Amino acid sequence: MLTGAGVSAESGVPTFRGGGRTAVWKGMPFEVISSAGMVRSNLPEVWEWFDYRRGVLSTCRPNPAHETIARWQDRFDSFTLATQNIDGLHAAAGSREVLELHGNAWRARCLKCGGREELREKPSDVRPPVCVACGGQMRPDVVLFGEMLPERVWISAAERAARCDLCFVVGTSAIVYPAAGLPYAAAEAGAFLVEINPEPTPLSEACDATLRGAAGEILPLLDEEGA
Ligand code: BJW
Ligand code: ZN
Repeated sequence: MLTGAGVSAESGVPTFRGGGRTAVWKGMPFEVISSAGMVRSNLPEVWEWFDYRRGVLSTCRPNPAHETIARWQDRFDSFTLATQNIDGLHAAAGSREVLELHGNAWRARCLKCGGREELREKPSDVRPPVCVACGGQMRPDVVLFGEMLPERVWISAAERAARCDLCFVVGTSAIVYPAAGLPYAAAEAGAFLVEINPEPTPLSEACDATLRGAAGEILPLLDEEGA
């Protein structure tokens, strides 16, 4: 299963490209503020943006889509969840070993030594935060435009896509690569491809089934069907 921002929409997490509008921070489209270049040129601004985002996330709880997905990990002989989301809501719903392709907004990473720290445990008064191990500057541990995905996470996701026989793609516009390539890899391996999304995406035509609607409604219905 590959998920995107739409799976958290019913929890109150804004999508990136929702309702024809694009997320904007102080006049900057998110492609600008959430980019590798911005970490280099204005790290404090990047922190302000992610502090704001974490403030929103702190009020959000998993919805029936996250909960159904968490149940499915024990329902199939083998089940892999890869998410583009950085909100931690899959884990909060009980999903284990989530492949977080784009990192996690609740973690910081040291620019100098690569050490990671949980932001839930770190006071928010120093920006950028200082690494306890080496004193280096820290950044949000998320994957911004122009940055590589975490290598081991990506390799696991690509390997599992290549030997998957049923692939659900839920709540993603399927335009951001390399994550958007995973369903095509699964299809190439012979997987039956199911998309759950209220809107069509560039992936829709390649799907064997498209279920148009909200993930928080459709996934629990499928759960009942298969009960
Ligand atoms: C519902 C719903 C409900 C609503 N139920 N559904 C090949 C071709 C072209 C470009 C590239 C390429 N390969 C790489 C690139 C460049 C770039 C890219 O893909 N650009 C494209 C946009 C063109 N990719 C990268 O830069 C990646 N890195 C990389 O490739 O490294 C190699 C490299 C290195 C150096 C130079 C060049 C390349 C990294 C991408 C990282 C993306 N990061 C972000 C931001 C994270 C931090 C932050 O949060 O600020 O991740 S971008 C943003 O988009 C975020 C998301 O994870 C990602 C995907 O968005 P998602 O989840 O699909 O959300 P939306 O909003 O787009 O869609 C929501 C969907 O939900 C919609 O379809 C709704 O209809 C639906 N929905 N309600 C179900 N209730
Ligand atoms: Zn460090």
